[in-house]
Amino acid sequence: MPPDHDLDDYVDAAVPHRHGGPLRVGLGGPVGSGKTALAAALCRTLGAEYDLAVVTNDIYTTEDADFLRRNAVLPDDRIEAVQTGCCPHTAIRDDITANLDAVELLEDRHPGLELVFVESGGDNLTASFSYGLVDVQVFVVDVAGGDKVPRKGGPGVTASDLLVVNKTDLAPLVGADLDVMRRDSATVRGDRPTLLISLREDPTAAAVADWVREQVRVRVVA
Ligand SMILES: Nc1nc2c(ncn2[C@@H]2O[C@H](COP(=O)(O)OP(=O)(O)O)[C@@H](O)[C@H]2O)c(=O)[nH]1
Ligand SMILES: [Mg+2]
Repeated sequence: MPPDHDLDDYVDAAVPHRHGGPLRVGLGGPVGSGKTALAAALCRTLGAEYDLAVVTNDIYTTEDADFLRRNAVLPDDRIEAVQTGCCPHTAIRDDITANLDAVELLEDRHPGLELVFVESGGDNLTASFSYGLVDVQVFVVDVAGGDKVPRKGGPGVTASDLLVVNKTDLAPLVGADLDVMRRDSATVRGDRPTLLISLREDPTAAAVADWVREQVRVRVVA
């Protein structure tokens, strides 16, 4: 982050949270960290519990939506693809119109919708969602990027509502120290939670699904 900017320049804190409608959960993070794999896991695990849908973002293709459809994690009419045609973060932070249209289309099609996941196109560590688009955001990194990633910070790592460090199964292969990642995450994130997971070893993403359930519960109570 440039030294003359502070976090508020990147995190859209001024946008008020919405009330009513389904809980919108953003899934952001670098290319290949496991966002689509996590979206698929959460749809499989939570699909029978909640009335849910998913929006995917790709630059020029509908690859991620096609993957979710191929794997039949949800009925086709609950999966919408946005083609950003530009830097992925623009479509989730600066001009969120195409994503809002996709979410609203899903809401119109499924009036009882309780939960919507919005997967960002893969981006760098500075990408974060506008809170005009999502209510809570999950940032997904993986251990293959090296155990330095959490301490490098950036708003996704420091300010997301949940940080997921995926692919712990690869740690021995890439020489990543999970204790260092856990410690550095706690240091830069304060009270915000971090989960270290392997979707390869737990394709249900049980710990992340529990966190999502809690977000739905808290929002209903609020
Ligand atoms: N070894 C390992 N591979 C994973 C894990 N999670 C996802 N992958 C693989 O990582 C690659 C990128 O995942 P994907 O979900 O497409 O990443 P995205 O670009 O963030 O959406 C795919 O080949 C996945 O099968 C994991 O926990 N362990
Ligand atoms: Mg993806």
